[in-house]
Amino acid sequence: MMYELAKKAYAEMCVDTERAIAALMEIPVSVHCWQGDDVIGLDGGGSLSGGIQTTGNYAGRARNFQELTADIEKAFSLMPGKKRLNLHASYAVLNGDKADRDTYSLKHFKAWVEFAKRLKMDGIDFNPTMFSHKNVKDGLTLSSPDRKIRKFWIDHCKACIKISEYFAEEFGTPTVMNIWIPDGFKDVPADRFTPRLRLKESLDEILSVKYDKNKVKIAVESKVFGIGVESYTVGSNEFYQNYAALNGICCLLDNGHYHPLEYVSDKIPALLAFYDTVALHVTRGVRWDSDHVVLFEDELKEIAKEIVRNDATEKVKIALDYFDASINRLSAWVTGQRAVQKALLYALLLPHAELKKLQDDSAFTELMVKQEAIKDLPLGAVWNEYLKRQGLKSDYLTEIKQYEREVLNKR
Ligand code: RNT
Ligand code: ZN
Repeated sequence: MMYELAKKAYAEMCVDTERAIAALMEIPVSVHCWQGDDVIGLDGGGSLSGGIQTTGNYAGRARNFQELTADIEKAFSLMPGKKRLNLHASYAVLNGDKADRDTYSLKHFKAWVEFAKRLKMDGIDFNPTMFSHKNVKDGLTLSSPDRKIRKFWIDHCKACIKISEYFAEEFGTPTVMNIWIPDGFKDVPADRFTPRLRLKESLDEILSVKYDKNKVKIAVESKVFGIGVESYTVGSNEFYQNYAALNGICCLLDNGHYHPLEYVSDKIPALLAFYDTVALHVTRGVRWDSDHVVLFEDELKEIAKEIVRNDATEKVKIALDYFDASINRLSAWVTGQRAVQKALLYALLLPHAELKKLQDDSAFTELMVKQEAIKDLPLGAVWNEYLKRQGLKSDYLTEIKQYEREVLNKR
């Protein structure tokens, strides 16, 4: 009933809600495994380092593969739409094997593949883990002046390419393999240039591995600063954008990684002019790259608009990247994933052709009034219909609270 009214209201704006719902079902969101355990991982690191931080001590952090997969399964059951799993290499299932990160292989991720298949996921995305490890020497990895250290991390990335290719083959969908390193300096560097040359050389070595570019999309993620690494970051935006463009890989834009007045929504169409693939980390920075849970806010809507109105739902690889340990971790997962889906729905329900025409006709008065009027349309009714068609309700907290009582609080 509510939906029928909403459908009519949108139809008056020449927007087809049925088409929007069908399109939304097809846009995958890659959900990060690391919200479940405060980015600790399963390979023995034990604590988080590398200039990123989780804060809070909410009960029930997943401490092993069984707990983490149980939590992911519960959280995924409350998330609408197509889902992928985003894994970090530190989530290798070692089962007593003494392998270190430079020799991880397919067998260490087999259990994840089986799990993701059982949950009918769209695929798995992957990340070399170049933090929380003894071979991060003085905060440096691929740009370290120590050849042995660089070699270890180069080998790690090479191993990750093979594992990524395995994921892609198992699921028949491309795997995004995202390279992020914590390398940088707390205080004024004496040399900003050489570490970047070393990083460039390391990346060249990593990319010398033969791999199928249709199966593995390698991305590089830039950043301005991290905690304890405030003055200089080796993998800066300019560095990686040029590297990616010249070497046939892609950029990953994390919307917590820029000056607060720079917007990823504006960077997406800039990169789409040059790249077939643009990878995203959707997060919410409060005053800094704090990785708060993603909410249905203005910049998220702008990001969704740029993806939808530029026909880039296949080109832009959407992944979540935040970690909150101060609230129920499953709720954090579902809230952020639903916010992204809702923003995409919002964007799918806009009369883009008409709005673009107003811009081209320089009808800026009409454009402003129309864009404001759109904000009153009954998005909620369409959202609830979308949920209903997948057997979901707008309330997910009741079930999560029950899981908290029955499972999380007993850990
Ligand atoms: C850190 C980057 C990076 C990590 C994850 C865990 O600032 O955003 O993407 O958050 O790889
Ligand atoms: Zn990120």
